[in-house]
Amino acid sequence: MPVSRAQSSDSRIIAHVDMDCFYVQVEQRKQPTLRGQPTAVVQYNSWKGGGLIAVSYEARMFGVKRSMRGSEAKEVCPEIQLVQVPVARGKADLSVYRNAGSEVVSILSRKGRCERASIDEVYLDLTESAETMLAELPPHRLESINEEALKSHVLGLDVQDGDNARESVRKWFLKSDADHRDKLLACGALIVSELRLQVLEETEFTCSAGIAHNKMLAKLASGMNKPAQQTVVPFLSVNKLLEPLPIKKMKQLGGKLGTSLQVDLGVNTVGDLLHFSEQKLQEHYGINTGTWLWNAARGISGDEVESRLLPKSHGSGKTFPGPRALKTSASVQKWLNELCEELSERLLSDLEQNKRIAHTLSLHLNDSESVKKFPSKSCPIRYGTAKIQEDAFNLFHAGLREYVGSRTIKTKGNLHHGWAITGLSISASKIVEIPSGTRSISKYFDNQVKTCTSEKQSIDLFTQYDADVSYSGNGSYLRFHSMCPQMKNCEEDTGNKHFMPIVNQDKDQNESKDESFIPKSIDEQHSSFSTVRQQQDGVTRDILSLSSSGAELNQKETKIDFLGEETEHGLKSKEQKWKPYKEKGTILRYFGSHGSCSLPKEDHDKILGDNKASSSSDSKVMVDSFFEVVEGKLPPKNLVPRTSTTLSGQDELRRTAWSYKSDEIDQITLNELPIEIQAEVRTWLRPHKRANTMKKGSSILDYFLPTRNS
Ligand code: TTP
Repeated sequence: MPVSRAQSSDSRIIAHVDMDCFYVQVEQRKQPTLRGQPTAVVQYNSWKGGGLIAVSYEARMFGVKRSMRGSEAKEVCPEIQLVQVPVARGKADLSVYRNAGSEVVSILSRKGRCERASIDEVYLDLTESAETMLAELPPHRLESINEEALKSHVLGLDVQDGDNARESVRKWFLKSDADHRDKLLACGALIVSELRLQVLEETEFTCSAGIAHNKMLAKLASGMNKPAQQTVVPFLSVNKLLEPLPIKKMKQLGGKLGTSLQVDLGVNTVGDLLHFSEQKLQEHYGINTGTWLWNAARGISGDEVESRLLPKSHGSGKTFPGPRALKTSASVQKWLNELCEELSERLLSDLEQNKRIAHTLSLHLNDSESVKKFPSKSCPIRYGTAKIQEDAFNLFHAGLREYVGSRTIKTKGNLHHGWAITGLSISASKIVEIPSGTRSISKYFDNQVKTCTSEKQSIDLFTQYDADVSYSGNGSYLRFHSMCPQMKNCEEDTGNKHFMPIVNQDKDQNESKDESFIPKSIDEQHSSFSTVRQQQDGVTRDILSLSSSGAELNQKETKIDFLGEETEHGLKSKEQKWKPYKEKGTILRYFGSHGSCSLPKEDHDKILGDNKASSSSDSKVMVDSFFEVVEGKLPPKNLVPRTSTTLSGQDELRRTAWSYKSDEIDQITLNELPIEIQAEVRTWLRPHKRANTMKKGSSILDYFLPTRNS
């Protein structure tokens, strides 16, 4: 349901830019001989020449439509050029179009906040640029208005037949006594016309645009005059634009809500909606949606342009129409593997290029032969093709179990039980930037420990999964259990059963908070997940943890004592003991102690003295010092229990810093680290080799650790 947001200002200048017949333009750039010709891009399959997904404006003049098959298009336009979408892994490969979209985004983002809304659509907030232009060189002081701007369609401008439309538009731009909002819009329109020209020059693509005071109006306007034109919506023309508009054409009203307005309230146009009071709409649709509807009918929308140049999610899907529907588990797995491979590659390239990680893996299925909807499922994402494939297949089974209910599911062989998959897609969402700089590890583990302060808190965090995203909140959920003492406790209680948490995607966010997760067994050997069953409010919850292959973590509160010595609470147990040097354990063991033993800022400052000339972060200092141990510069010491009461002064600090021995870190175990910090740790370990060749005295610690030579 749409949610009403307060309108920040009715003087914002927002543009929506939409590429014209985008895939066709991309193909025409590849093959310039296609320019000016009726052309369509088809997603090829043998049935009637495949489906058209993009149609050039020349072909549209012959009556060719996107809903047609290739053979139908040939019938209405024999000279049409059909270009096939590139194929990889047996399915459409859209990377060439995605990359072309990115080229455009990089140009459009030069003038203001830019939100990439789809493969070929962008919102721009040009308020600041327009205000600057108005203050420094307003349109009425310009000597000339560029031709592209003069071709603008200004809604509400009275252009009679026979009038020179361009002349009317020029007058509108140059009107010195215009309303302030219109002056800003004129500036916005000039800026957009220049941006569109730059896009054409640099990419050879044309685009159309809408310029208005909010996103909703800009989007409506961009499609009004295509191709290669722009439409401006002055404040006083909003009602004229909206009133005749079919209700289903409004954003967010194309589905059930729009249908309900038609059926239940007899609302067919936006103008019809104006007859309903806000209170009446709230009675029907709740306070938020009611207010949103009331505002939408008046062209009021507070949606902000989000700063986002990169896609919000990655998805890979394929349809299997008619006889090609998938009816066996094996065939679903085969295609899932293909889709997951592509998804995994895109996730890795996003990580490398943009330093972003995704948190949620979701599977969506269609069974068009049935009226029953196949439930979509999601779970936390694990990076690596094999893991994504495994998790996706588990999601499929979770969905299938729900879908077929109590009926027996055959997972092998050719039999199926009343299902036929006609659409399969896998997506990765909740993508966030990873923190940069060497402080990320310390931040990461500090957060784990803070996060794990109580069992209740852990559960709360988990149940919030899917409800909000932040790096330090749910974002790190997947990993934090590996560092969380309570989790180990509970894991043992349940006999170390491995489950996978699966969230029903069909639930809305609030529902999913309260929803128990559907446990799904996975092969222990191949999974790094483990689930903890916890009883809370009478509800058993399965809680995910990253199995830390042998790492034994302290069970008590936030204090983690890796030596198994007495804690503040005087407890000593087998579980608390960590045998650091006897066996090669998980890297989480090494870095895990950081969370509990991280040095307070003042302590690090003491180590560095007043000469904190280096840019080393706290955690970098610790790593530097454990390299020193390996180099033999510092006397190796056993790990020292660190409690808040026992540790004080430089000696203690140094001992804590020596707690890590890099040569004991099995490089393979680095893979167990959260993906976002693997690269950083590897970088730390690399200089260590170079450090071996350094002479004594060349490390910063030689200067700041006076007891080094003792
Ligand atoms: P659109 O912006 O919807 O359409 P378009 O750019 O082809 O044409 P227009 O000038 O009318 O905006 O879609 C952008 C691209 O997305 C389109 O070129 C092809 C692809 N696409 C699909 O693959 N399948 C679809 O169902 C739609 C609607 C688009």
